[in-house]
Order: sequence, then structure tokens, then C-alpha cells
Amino acid sequence: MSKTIIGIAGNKQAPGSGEFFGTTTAYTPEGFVHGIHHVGGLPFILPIGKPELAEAYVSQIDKLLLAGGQDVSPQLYHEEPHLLIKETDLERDLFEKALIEAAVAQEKPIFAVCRGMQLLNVVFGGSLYQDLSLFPEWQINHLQIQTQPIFPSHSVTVKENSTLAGLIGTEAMVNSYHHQAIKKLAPGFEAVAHSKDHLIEGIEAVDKPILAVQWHPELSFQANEKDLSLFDYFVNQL
Ligand SMILES: [Mn+2]
Repeated sequence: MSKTIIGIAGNKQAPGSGEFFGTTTAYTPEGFVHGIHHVGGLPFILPIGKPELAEAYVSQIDKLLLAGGQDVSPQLYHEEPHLLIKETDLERDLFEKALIEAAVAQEKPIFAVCRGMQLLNVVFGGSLYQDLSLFPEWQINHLQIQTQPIFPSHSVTVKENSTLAGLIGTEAMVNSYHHQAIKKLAPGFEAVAHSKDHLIEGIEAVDKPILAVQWHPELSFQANEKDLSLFDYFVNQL
């Protein structure tokens, strides 16, 4: 029986971590692989490559998943890097931008997590807070770095009648590992989840099969059925 093929946009890990004799590795967090397997999909990791390859990669998959990772290069939304920006990787940004554009052109669904949501927003014309200290209403710890991701740390309110509300309800608890967030929402998207300090935590495209969340369901789906439902929806319905 054929399975739904999910292309996961991969990341790279530079030498210096002590792994693999100092070579750079192409990888994705294993939670994405396990999550997609769990709901019956077939994950493939797409290694970072030249943007010209994106169309061919996307033609081989049914749906595209954008994972977390580095900050999005601020030049993609026409800003200089703020003092508090962390690592960026322009090669990854430009490859994933091309993957997004190819997926839209080929009418293939996209699910995005954390940085993936932020990059989607930028590619479609939005912008980001380069650090949460630049967000005037910042009141909540969105970087639960000392707390395991299976423990959700802050609440989100989800817009009634949105796709996301159909999956996780209008109130949910989520984990949180971000120091950036959406500032200007891209045209063609709706903010469907917010934290109590009014940061955007989930978006849906108005007329495209695209869903994205700011939290990390790949790190919590085994403990949290709501997060598992995101994988099930993406692989089997979106
Ligand atoms: Mn958060």
C-alpha cells in the first residue's frame, strides 16, 4: 500500500559537536520522523541544497514539513541584524524559501514548526521580532530551556472555527522554545493561536493548505494527544 510521502526540510550540523569525527552532518530532529511514522506517513529528509533543486525535490513528495532551527536571516525581511539575533544560515533559508515556493506552485500542503512558521511568514511578505525583548507586550517565558519539551509551559487561545481549533480546541497548553516571533503577519494568512501576552502562536493560510505552529509537537506528541493530532491531520487530511 502506498503511503503519503512527507519531505522534511533538513538542517545541517557543523563540525565541533564532537560527533562523526568532526564532519558536517545533514539531519532532522528524530521527533519529526517518529511523529510521521506514528500516523502512517513515510518521511524523507531533504538535505539543504541549491534552490534550483527545490522544484525537483518537491515533485518527489506529497507534502512538505518545515522544521525548527536557526533564526531566519533578517535580510529576507529587509532588516539589519539586531544585537540579540542568534545563528542564521542563509543557505538553508534560501533553499527552504525555494521549497515553499515549489510546494505552493505544485499545490502541495505545508506544515511548519517554530522557525518553519517564521520563515513561511517571511517568505509570504511578513516580518519577525528578532528578539522577544523587542516585543512591547512581552510577559511570558517563551524559552523553557531548562524544562523538558514533553511538559507544556504556556497556554494558547485558538480562534473558534479555525482548522487548528478543530484539532486542539480553543484553549491548549504548549511547549515553547523561541526567542523570536511573528511581527507583521504575511498577507494571505490568519493568526489562529495567540499566547496570553498576544504573540502569534499559530497561523493558517486563507486559501492554501498551510498550517503552522510556533511550538514543537515533534518533541511532545508521545505525551500530548493534541500534538499528535497535528501530525495526524497533516499526514492524513491536509
Ligand atoms: Mn511560545
